[in-house]
Amino acid sequence: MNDTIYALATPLGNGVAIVRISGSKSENAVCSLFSKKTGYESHKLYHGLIKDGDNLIDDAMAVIMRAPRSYTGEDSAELHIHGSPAVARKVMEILSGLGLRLAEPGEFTRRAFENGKMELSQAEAVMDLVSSTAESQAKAALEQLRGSLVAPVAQLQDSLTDAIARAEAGIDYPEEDWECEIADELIPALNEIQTRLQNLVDGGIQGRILRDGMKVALCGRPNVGKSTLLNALLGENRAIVTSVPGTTRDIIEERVDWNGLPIRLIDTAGIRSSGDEAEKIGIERALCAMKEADLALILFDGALPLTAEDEKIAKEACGLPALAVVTKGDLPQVLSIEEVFERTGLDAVPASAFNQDGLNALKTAVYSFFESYSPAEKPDALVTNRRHLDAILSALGSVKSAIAALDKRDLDCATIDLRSAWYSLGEISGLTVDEAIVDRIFKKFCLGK
Ligand SMILES: Nc1nc2c(ncn2[C@@H]2O[C@H](COP(=O)(O)OP(=O)(O)OP(=O)(O)O)[C@@H](O)[C@H]2O)c(=O)[nH]1
Ligand SMILES: [Mg+2]
Repeated sequence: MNDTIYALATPLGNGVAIVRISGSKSENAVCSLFSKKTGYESHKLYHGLIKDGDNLIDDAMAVIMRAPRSYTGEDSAELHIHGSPAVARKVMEILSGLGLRLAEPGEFTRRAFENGKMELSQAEAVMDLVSSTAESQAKAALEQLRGSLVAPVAQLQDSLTDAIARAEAGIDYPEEDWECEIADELIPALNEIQTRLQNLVDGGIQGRILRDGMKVALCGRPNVGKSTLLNALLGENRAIVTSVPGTTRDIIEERVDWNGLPIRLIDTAGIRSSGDEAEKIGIERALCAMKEADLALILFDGALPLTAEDEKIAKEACGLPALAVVTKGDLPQVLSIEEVFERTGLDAVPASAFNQDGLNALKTAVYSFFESYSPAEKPDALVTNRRHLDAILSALGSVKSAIAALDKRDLDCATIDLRSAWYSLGEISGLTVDEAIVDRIFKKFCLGK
């Protein structure tokens, strides 16, 4: 049987701190240190005193949650104490003295997973929810915690099981006609599975953005106003601005939340040919950031004519998700958005960091780019986790290869592919996942979760 564990679930120094306890000794532990000694109703909060023998430690609340109706599925308890480090330390000392053990990071959630209270994808969603900073991120994590991915994955696995059974029937009775008939019957079913997997992948890109933030890189030649725009969009003087070209050397990244969309704004070094070693490294990083961005904003100085350097940078952005920004709209304009489009092929929006004109329209344009990552059909669920997306991609690859095998009437190969697709999907729920991967997932959790 599991030993009984405890951990502080809240940061210290706040008004209230919560100590979580889980395992068979939970109720006994609470009875030993709390003034109420018997007669606890499950899930009811009691007010009383915490004492160490005769020594009064705190005025507190306690709740017992009996198995299986608890987070971990075991007998559990919580103590709501004052958020003083001294009080918390003393309470934990008493618990340790009662033979309880300090929990490892993520151990409560791991027990919930092992006791069948949640699937692995839901356990991972707990962590995503705890670390979410934007509203949409929190919402996506909560949906997943509530099992949004569980049913679609189980349905896909069921459909695959049916297909495997059909294919195996064909292998067992290997008459020519049978094989053809079964292959013809299976292909439409597998096409349907393929479409559903593809939708999950496409929606997953949007999901990744919701989870990790949309990388928006500010790029362009020196002095076009990248750092000034970053500061204006952040509403603070984060990056150094000077009138000398080549001011920014390293990448600067800051997070903002635009209407619930988490954005990672990235300021980069001005791109030009330079002999300076540090600047050269900065420019390489800038080009990298441009290529890795979910959206590259290519800035052009509206008060100056377009240069050969500008056009060269626009070429680097060719094929990437990119949008041009014509800056310094408060100055007399020499460059129009029409000219930018004609000479670079990029759609452009005008903006001035000085008087804030156009900044809202720019934010709207960024949002439209996010929406353009929408899948063809509404996916069955939003896949926000890289590990889940990889499992779905791998299942998709196997299903495609099974379809190709069926086209050639090769039921043996198709069966192997279908089994491997089923196995890949099982990694999401945790059904077929390696113990080492489970260890790695829970190691990333915070203490007390
Ligand atoms: N009038 C006006 N000037 C601006 C605007 N944005 C930037 N500037 C000026 O343009 C100059 C360069 O601005 P930066 O923001 O440092 O330009 P940058 O693109 O980051 O330059 P590097 O870091 O050197 O690549 C500064 O003198 C700014 O004050 C604007 O919207 N209006
Ligand atoms: Mg700069």
